[in-house]
Amino acid sequence: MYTIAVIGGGVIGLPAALAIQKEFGSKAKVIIFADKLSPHTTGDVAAGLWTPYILQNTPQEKVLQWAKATQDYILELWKRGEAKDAGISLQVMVNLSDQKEFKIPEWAKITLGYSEIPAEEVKSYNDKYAKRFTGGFTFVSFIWEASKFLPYLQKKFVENGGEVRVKNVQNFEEVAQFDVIVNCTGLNSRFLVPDLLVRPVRGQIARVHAPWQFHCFMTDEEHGHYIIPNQECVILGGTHQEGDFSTAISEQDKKFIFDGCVKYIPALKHAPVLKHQAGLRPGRDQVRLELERRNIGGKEVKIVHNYGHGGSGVTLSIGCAEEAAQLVKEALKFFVPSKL
Ligand SMILES: Cc1cc2nc3c(=O)[nH]c(=O)nc-3n(C[C@H](O)[C@H](O)[C@H](O)COP(=O)(O)OP(=O)(O)OC[C@H]3O[C@@H](n4cnc5c(N)ncnc54)[C@H](O)[C@@H]3O)c2cc1C
Ligand SMILES: *[C@@H]1O[C@H](CO)[C@@H](O)[C@H](O)[C@H]1NC(C)=O
Ligand SMILES: CC(=O)N[C@H]1CO[C@H](CO)[C@@H](O)[C@@H]1O
Repeated sequence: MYTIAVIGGGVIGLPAALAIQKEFGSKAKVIIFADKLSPHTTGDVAAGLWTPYILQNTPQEKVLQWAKATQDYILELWKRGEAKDAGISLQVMVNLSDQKEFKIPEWAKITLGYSEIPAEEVKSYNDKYAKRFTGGFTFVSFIWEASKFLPYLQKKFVENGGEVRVKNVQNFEEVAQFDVIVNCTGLNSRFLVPDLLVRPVRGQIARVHAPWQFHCFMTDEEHGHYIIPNQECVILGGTHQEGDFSTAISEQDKKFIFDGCVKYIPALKHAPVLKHQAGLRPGRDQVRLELERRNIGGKEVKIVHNYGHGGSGVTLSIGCAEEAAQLVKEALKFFVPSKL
């Protein structure tokens, strides 16, 4: 039997652990090591919107492949009637742009439907909000709420024979006895790998009670705002602060978020706040998904890296998990499993 350690139990780690179980079945024992689980991971702060976002130079064809795989997976759960338990909702998103040359992004073509907002409608938004939008598009997409799907996936993982250990792994030596180590440690990869290319992109949001708000609204302005309904709350956002490591709630950000969102939907002013949250997106020049063979104390240790998903961890999770499982398979080629 192969023994595989997955470090990290967030939006990236849990799907990877499940994909490995699916690939190897009873031929592998998979153990997740994580010092934080839902509701304490970065994904628990996320809105859960399926949209490729803050990915910098990650190759476009990879983004499309991973995002599409995730969408297919969510669609399958949706069709099976598991939307409520898995935290899924299907919504119409409105995205307005103030870029000089507005262009609908590549990924729109893999959504469940999209259309450009006609010029006269953009003009009416501009008149209404005193803005200078140059274009925009609507698209149909899923919201996949991590605080619901993480417990849902964890249950599946354990039912499949997986084990979760709440533990901080300080160095490779601690897990070097595993046949393969899969690193899904998010921002912490900065310190663990160590990989200084990974840096925080802080995001603060507010969760409010507004059960009458049903469509998702956002802009791509530099300091833009977004309004994203979840099943039991609506998320008002948000900030993108590069290099900021603080998860403390900022009063100034609270005001920025509310003032900005209320301008678009005035009734939100009276929506009761359920909580304010701040999380650190694992920003990186590009997602790192690759196999490394590292010599530790004379032994070759195989590590599959899977981190740096920026503002799209939810969106890319399943696609990256499937590829991580293939890398684990590659790592184990010609390898004789250890006897348990
Ligand atoms: C405000 C905000 C809004 C967002 N909105 C969206 C959105 O709408 N759509 C979207 O796709 N994405 C969104 N994101 C991005 C998304 O949340 C992240 O990309 C994603 O959570 C990253 O997942 P991760 O599993 O890599 O990291 P994390 O969720 O941070 O998980 C890391 C895991 O590794 C574990 N770990 C780390 N170091 C160690 C160690 N040494 N030993 C043991 N365990 C360790 C942690 O305990 C944890 O389990 C948003 C993020 C923020 C902050
Ligand atoms: C909104 O659209 C712009 C292109 O106009 C795109 O760059 C941006 O990522 C989109 N935002 C989201 C959250 O999908
Ligand atoms: C995240 C990463 O690539 N490296 C870390 C993976 O987890 C081990 C745990 O042994 C850390 O020590 C690594 O540095």
